[in-house]
Amino acid sequence: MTAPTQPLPLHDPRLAEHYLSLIGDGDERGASELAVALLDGGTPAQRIIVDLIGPSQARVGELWAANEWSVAREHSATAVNERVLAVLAARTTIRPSRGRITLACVDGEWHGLPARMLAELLRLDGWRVDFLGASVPGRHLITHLHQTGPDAVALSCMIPTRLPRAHAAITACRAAGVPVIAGGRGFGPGGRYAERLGADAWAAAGEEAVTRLADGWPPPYVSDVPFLDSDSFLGDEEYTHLVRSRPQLIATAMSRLPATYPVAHHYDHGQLEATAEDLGHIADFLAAALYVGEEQIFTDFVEWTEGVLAVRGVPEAALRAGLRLIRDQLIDFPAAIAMLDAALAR
Ligand code: B12
Repeated sequence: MTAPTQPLPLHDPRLAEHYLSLIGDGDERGASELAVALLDGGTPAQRIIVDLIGPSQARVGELWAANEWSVAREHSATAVNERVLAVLAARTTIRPSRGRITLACVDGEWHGLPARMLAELLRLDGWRVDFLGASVPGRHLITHLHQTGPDAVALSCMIPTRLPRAHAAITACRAAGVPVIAGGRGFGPGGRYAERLGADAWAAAGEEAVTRLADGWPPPYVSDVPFLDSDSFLGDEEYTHLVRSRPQLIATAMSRLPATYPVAHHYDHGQLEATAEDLGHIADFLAAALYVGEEQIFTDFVEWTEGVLAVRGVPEAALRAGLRLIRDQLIDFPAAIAMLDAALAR
């Protein structure tokens, strides 16, 4: 595609397409120049972040999931977007006029870009933001809070498997007296797991978070975390068993795989590695679903995995075999069995 001589208006689909082609080519300079041209032309940095960078990244995800882009191309495009955010940040110096916020991704959460976007939006709104980046272990987060005394912690969780760690972090932040605003798609539709895990607030997207923090922060302190009912106790026996026996579950499933799914006899090293990784994801999403007491976390994941595997030529039977091999090892665990059965029934 030929580069337009003038930057197109932000909502012109051709601009989005052009920007996507730049990040898809790993063209840091071109993408940065385009963003700067928009900025110089009067487009607010917030709009560039929300209306151009965000959707482009979501599109990257779709292209990867559809097997049109490789993981390497996805990584490269993500890196360009990070760079463009840094360029925008350097061009928009704002004196902090509000309080201070610590922004971190939950332990084991490597989706750092959405949190980085939020960091910039908050900074542009006058907050002093301590951006701690991806995968911040809970204890380091708490040490940081003691050292800096922020007005809020913004916690990002993009995949539900990190919810148990998110819960630990939320609990510790609240115990340290710092209210938590949670966000990211890992907290479920409408952020419903955020509330269950005791977060003080939740926002769907960056701009909503900016508004939420600007109006009436901190929220009134609620001492009762609504989650703790006895039916769906966090980290109950099934969850604990699954987490502890994860390596054994996967090893056993791998050893039994060729007997139940004969195609696997001919798997090469890469295919075996990918299969073990997929079985690990099954165990992790099942554990998260058990932890929160939400079957949908698991069934959504299985549905998504089926689509991803299908476009890569892996038949549904392979996924079914994996689910059954995990199921056969969990017969004494009724909640896990019910979730696996629900996924298999689909
Ligand atoms: C890029 C990417 C990655 C990169 C991340 C690089 C980086 N530096 O960020 C890498 C390669 C590391 C990665 C890894 C994985 N990923 Co990924 N990834 C994505 C992708 C393509 C884009 C994420 C993104 O940046 N989106 C753009 C932003 C703008 O989207 P957004 O959600 O609207 O962001 C807003 C809100 O989330 C909110 N927000 C975010 N944090 C916070 C925090 C607070 C406090 C608030 C208020 C708001 C808030 O504000 C943001 C800005 O408005 C998505 C697909 C997608 N469509 O999003 C998958 C996706 C998130 N990944 C997915 C998966 C499965 C994985 C892996 C498990 C893959 C694997 N097989 O290994 C691993 C897990 C790694 C881990 N443990 O964290 C799935 C999750 C599925 C699920 N069931 O939840 C997704 C949705 C892909 C999909 N469905 O097609 N991934």
